[in-house]
Amino acid sequence: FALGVVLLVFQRCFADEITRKSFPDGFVFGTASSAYQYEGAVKEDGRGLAIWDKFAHSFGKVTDFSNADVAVDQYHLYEASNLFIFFIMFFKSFEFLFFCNITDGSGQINQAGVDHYDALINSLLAHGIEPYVTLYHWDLPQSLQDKYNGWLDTQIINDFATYAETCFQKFGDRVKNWMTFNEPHTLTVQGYDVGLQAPGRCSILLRLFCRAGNSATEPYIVGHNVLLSHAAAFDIYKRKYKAMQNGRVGIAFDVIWYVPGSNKSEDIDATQRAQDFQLGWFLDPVMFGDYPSLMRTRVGDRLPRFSKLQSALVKGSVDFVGINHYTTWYAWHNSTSIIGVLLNDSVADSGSITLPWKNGKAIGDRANSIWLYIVPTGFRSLLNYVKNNYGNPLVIITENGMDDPNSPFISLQNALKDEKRVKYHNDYLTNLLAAIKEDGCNVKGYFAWSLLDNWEWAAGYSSRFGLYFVDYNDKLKRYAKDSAVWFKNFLTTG
Ligand code: PSG
Repeated sequence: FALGVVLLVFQRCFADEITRKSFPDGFVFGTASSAYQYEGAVKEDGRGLAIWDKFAHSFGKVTDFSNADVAVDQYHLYEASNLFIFFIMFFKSFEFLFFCNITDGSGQINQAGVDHYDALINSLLAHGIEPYVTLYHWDLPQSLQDKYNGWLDTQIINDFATYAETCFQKFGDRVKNWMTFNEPHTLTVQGYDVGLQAPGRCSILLRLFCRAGNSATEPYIVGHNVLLSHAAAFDIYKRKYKAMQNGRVGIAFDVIWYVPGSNKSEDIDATQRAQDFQLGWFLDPVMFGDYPSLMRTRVGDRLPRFSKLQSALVKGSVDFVGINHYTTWYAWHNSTSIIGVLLNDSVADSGSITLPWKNGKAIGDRANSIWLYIVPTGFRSLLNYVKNNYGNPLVIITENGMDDPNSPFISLQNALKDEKRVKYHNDYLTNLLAAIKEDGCNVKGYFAWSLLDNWEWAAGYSSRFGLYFVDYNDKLKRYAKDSAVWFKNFLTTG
């Protein structure tokens, strides 16, 4: 009996204790960041303007009226941040290349930008940190937007392929892990359907918010061109660089896990549709060579078609699937026509309504972002969904994390006490581990969003996602939050 009690107490105290050692050998841990949200230095070294520069400087687009002209000044301070990663965290890192730093899109290469990333990559490697590089994290050169409407025109496919090849050529001797795009779905829907992100195009709600755009057609055109650009880059790497450089190319998708709002069959069907209009829209073509049939049925001719050749190029165009996951929502069948009339967009096309609460009750504890509710078990379900529906592909979790508000009333000391973030990562990692060990999901890496607090797009500096606190009032000094300390222990003990 005494032994039983001891065991019980032991279990109580340690059952939830997971460490790096609990994960399979070779599993990669890191932190995620992005050039636009970190770098600043927008007027230095010949950097061109990005569509986000114009957007952020347009009145009323960013909630705290801020911009990313300085951000967390990673352009100058990266060496310090790399040291944190190495000495304090033992993390591998996940850095991003900046389209406008490297090229203006016309094939003209900006040598100062190349030099910067050379130095950054060398610094990472010198500290034993393996760079995972995303080619496009939403920072399209404004010049290409002005010239031919950016992602709306098929010309972008060649320009993106040229840019990607430039990066393979210049950095591929040292960078072995590439992602072509970060979140095609977010950039498509936020940029061209609801207009809340650059370039801010939409036609919803009687064109109240956007000057130009067509939410019924443009998201599908943009998504299509993004997929073709991705496939072109993948193909170039496979044909010309892979044998020599021995790296791999993937793409990172944003995926909310959706659960039915009731057990009615119409809501269960609507949940599948919501997922098809999110992950399926992009992962189906990459895995199977075409859009989900449900999408074709509902969107009809507004959804572009792949030619035989294009379909063959897109199909199988990944060495790994990146998943950015933060939250779980409910989904219901949309039985009214009001949404269709008011929106007439891809959201209406899906025929489902998705929300993080039902009957006035939230699905989980909320972080700071209005969309981010904490539901760790949803992570495991999502990973099983990917395994079961897409043939258990190699998956890397390219982002996972939560934010706190940037409050002027919290002392620095208290801002560093982020138990909620510690619990978030602990619980999400616990579910990830179960998905791997108990369910056989083929996941090989996990990157926390984010290393530092940074500029959270339309939410500006009002949201803090970092394991490190950035003091915006005092020279952007960085301080380890409790979550950074927790991660260090997670990675080094056992
Ligand atoms: C991802 C997922 C959702 C909203 C926004 C993102 N969602 O589930 O509703 S954006 C993503 C992005 C990165 C952001 C980070 C936090 O790649 O740049 O800073 O997540 O919003």
